[in-house]
Amino acid sequence: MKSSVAYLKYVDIGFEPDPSTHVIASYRACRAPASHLEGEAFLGAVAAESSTGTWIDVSTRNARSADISGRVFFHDAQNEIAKIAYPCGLFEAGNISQLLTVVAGNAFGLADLRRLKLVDLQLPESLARAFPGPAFGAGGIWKALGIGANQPVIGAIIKPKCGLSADEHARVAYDAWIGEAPASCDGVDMVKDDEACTSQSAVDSDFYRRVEKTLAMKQRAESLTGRRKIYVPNVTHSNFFEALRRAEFVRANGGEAVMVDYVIAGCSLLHALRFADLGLIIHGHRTLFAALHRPADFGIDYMVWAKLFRLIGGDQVHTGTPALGVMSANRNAVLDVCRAMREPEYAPSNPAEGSLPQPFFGAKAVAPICGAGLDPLTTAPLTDALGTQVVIFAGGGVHGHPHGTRAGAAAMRESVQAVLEHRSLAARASESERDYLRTAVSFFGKFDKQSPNDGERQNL
Ligand code: CAP
Ligand code: MG
Repeated sequence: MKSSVAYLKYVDIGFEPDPSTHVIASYRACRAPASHLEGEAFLGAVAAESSTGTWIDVSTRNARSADISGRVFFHDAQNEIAKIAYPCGLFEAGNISQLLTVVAGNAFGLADLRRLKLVDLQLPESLARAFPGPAFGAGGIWKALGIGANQPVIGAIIKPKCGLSADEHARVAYDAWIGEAPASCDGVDMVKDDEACTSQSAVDSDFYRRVEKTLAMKQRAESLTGRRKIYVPNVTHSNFFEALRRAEFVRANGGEAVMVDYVIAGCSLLHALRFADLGLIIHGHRTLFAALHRPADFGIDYMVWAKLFRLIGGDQVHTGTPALGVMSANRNAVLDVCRAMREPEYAPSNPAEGSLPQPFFGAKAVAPICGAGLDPLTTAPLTDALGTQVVIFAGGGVHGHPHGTRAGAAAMRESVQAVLEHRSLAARASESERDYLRTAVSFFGKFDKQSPNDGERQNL
């Protein structure tokens, strides 16, 4: 039986940490029923294991290690919320891996815990400024597309996720960009690879060939429509050198953006791409997040990932979609994340649930991306919830249109126009001579868009 004594040294309820010299982490935590640890020793175990301690007092402990030890300073047992202050001296400024190892590392494996979720993080200026922040930010993206700051950016995800040849991929992207009537109502602004699409030579989709062909089609779409278009190739690779090589290839071929699956590849790859400073918009996909987090008892709330994405320096990031679509998340949780991406300083919406403030010390705002099950009919409720400064990505909602990709892309464009004109899409469709719009309204209207899991805060 482990002694509570060693762990209780890391508990100091009522201590008031200076947010300029500490990283503050809030957790949803409770002790395992079979644990013999007394009182808040199970929280002390988290602070110890995350900073300088272990399960037993050690003779080698010195004053310096004591100075940089984590301290549990707040515990609301009823709501299972605990807060731990980690002194800045514990961290290597600019090293995102080490920061995560501290706040979301070994402690999650402690058998004395029944639940441990990292709910939120607050970094002091000294550590926040050690990262570059977004090169473009939301403003830079809208500027690169040459569109008004108050209108949504429309994106299409190439579907099927994998299996199209480089030529077919480029062709589908072209159709999504030009839409049904290029001169008057063209298609989407951005086309991205899907998160699983990297370089599948077996289906003739070598990354380099795909990028070359798709960027060439992008130029054709820009010439035909007279509008700026962006292609977002997925450069995710476990070999950072190859990921960077792919990003450099995108830049050398006139590309403006890259996507990185930054949860699965790690914030380290995001950091490496940002550090390379290639002048490319960085799009963050969050695949793997759900696998790590949706189990209700252990995980890292998405607010943490999103704050780190902005501080490190991505430009647009999947934030989850509020109570809409097929991977919908709790509305308030998504709204909070969008506020943290957009505002100069994030003020917690619900401190009682562990939400923490975060000044961004001048880091540019990041564009929220919504996706997963969106179509022309979800644009209005989505923009009602999040406003129009949002990037809307649709895969099935474009390529699933009965008349094909061009019609689906144009219907997405029309759905944004309807929002900007404060009219319903149905009203627009009823007056339009374009059959694809009426078809979109009737066809996508058959699918239930209400999320089955509203209210589940944990799932974001
Ligand atoms: C959406 C998507 C995106 C999701 C990720 C998919 O496709 O391409 O990866 O948007 O979810 O693979 O599911 P559909 P989130 O439009 O066809 O659903 O945006 O919540 O991170
Ligand atoms: Mg996808």
